[in-house]
Amino acid sequence: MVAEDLQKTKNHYPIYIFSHFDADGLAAASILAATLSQADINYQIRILERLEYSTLNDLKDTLPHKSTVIFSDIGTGVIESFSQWKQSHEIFILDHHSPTSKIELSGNIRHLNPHYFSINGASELSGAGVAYFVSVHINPQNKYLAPLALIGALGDRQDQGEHSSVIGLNKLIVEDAKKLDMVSDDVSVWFFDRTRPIISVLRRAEFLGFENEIEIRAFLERLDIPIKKGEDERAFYDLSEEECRRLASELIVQYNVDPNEIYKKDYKLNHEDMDFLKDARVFVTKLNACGKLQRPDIGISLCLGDRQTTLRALKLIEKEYSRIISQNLKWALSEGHLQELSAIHLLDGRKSINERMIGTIISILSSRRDLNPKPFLGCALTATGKVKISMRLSRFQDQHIDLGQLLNQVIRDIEPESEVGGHAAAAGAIISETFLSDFITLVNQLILEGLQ
Ligand SMILES: [Mn+2]
Repeated sequence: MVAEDLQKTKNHYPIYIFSHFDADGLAAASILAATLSQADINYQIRILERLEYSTLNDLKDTLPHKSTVIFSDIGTGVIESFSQWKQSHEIFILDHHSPTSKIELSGNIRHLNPHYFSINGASELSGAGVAYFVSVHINPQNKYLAPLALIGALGDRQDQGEHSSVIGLNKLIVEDAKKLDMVSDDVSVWFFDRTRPIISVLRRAEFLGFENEIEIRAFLERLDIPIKKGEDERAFYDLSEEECRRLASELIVQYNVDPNEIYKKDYKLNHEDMDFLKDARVFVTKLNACGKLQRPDIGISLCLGDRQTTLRALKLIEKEYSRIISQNLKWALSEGHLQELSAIHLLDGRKSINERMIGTIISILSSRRDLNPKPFLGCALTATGKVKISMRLSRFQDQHIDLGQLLNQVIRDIEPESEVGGHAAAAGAIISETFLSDFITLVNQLILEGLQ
C-alpha cells in the first residue's frame, strides 16, 4: 500500500527524502533515489544526524504544503509529533527502529516498520531493507538494489546469525542478490580489508592481541607463511586456502581466539569492479566515513555506482577520517583520559572528541585486549549543547548486560524526556549536561549491582 501511494504522489514538487547519516541511512537513501529516478519522479535528499522534535517542526513549516516527504531510517522515534502533520503533507515513514508508542495515524501519514509485522527491526531488517522492499514492490526489476539493502543491514550490525550471517528478512535480500549473481556468501577466514598486506591486516585486528609487528612477523614465520612474493608484500587475499586455515587454527588453538571472530560469512559484491570495495563490510566503513565527515553526497554517489570523482573524494575523506581516529585514540589513551571506575571505563571527551566520533572511538577501545573487560562509556558535547552518551560492551566480557535496557532504565530515573536507543552490545543517549555526573554514577552502580 505504501508503494502504491508513493507512485500516486507525482505532482509538481519533488519528493523530499530525509535519511540518516550512517551506512544504513545512506544505503536506504540511495535505494530510494535509484527507485524514484527510474520511475521518473524528481526528488531531493537531505541527510540528518538525528531527527529531533525541533527539526521536525521546522521542516513542517518549510516544506511546501501538500508535498510528499519520505523519512527513511528515521522517524519512528518521534512518531507522536507527526500527528501535527495531518492534512499538511503526504508522509511516508520507512523505519526499522523499535516504536515506543503506537499511535493512530491518519490517511496522509503512513508508517512502515517491520516491528508492526512481528519482524525484529533490530536484527532482521534495516532501514535500507525497508526501502528495498518498497522499491521492489514499485518495480520488481529493482532487485538489483539488493546489495545496497545488505550493506544497510551490515552497517547496522545485523549479521547476528551463525558465522556472522544475516537473519530474518535480510536473508531473503541476500537470496535476491544471489539469484542475480550480485553477491556471494561463503564462510571464510575473514579479517577487515584483506586487500592490505598480511601484517597490516593482523596488526589492525586488535582483538588478536599482537603487541607489535615483530611479534606478527615471528608468528607468520613459525607458520611458514611468507610475507613477500618477490619484492612485493603479499596482501591477505593472496593467501591460499590452506594458509588461511593454518593461520586460523593457530589463532584459535594457541591464542584462544573465538572461532566465530575469524570464520565469517564473507559477503562479496560480485558486480563491484574495485577490489577494495568488493567486501560488503568494507563498503560499510567507507559509507560511515562519508557520513561522519559530513560528506553524505559522496557516500550516496558511491552507492549509486559512481567510480570516478567519488573515488578521489573518498580517498581524501578516508585519510582525514583515520587521522581524526588516531588523534582521538591517542588522546584517549594518554594522561589518564580513559578512566577506570569500579564497573565501567569512562571516556569524557567533552572537550576533545566530536559527537560524531565518540561512538567510533568507544567501539575501537572496546575491542582492545589490553583493557579490562568492562563496558565503556564515552561522552561528547553535541552542537546543541547537550551531552551525547555512547556505550559499548567490551569484546572480551562474558557477563550478559543489555546496555539498551540499562540506559533506558537510567534515563527513566534521571531525565525521562531524553532520547535513548540501542541494543544489548551498543547503546546511546542524549542528555542535559547538568545530569551527566548523576548519570555516570547510576550506570556504574547498576552494572556493579548486576555483577554481584
Ligand atoms: Mn538503521
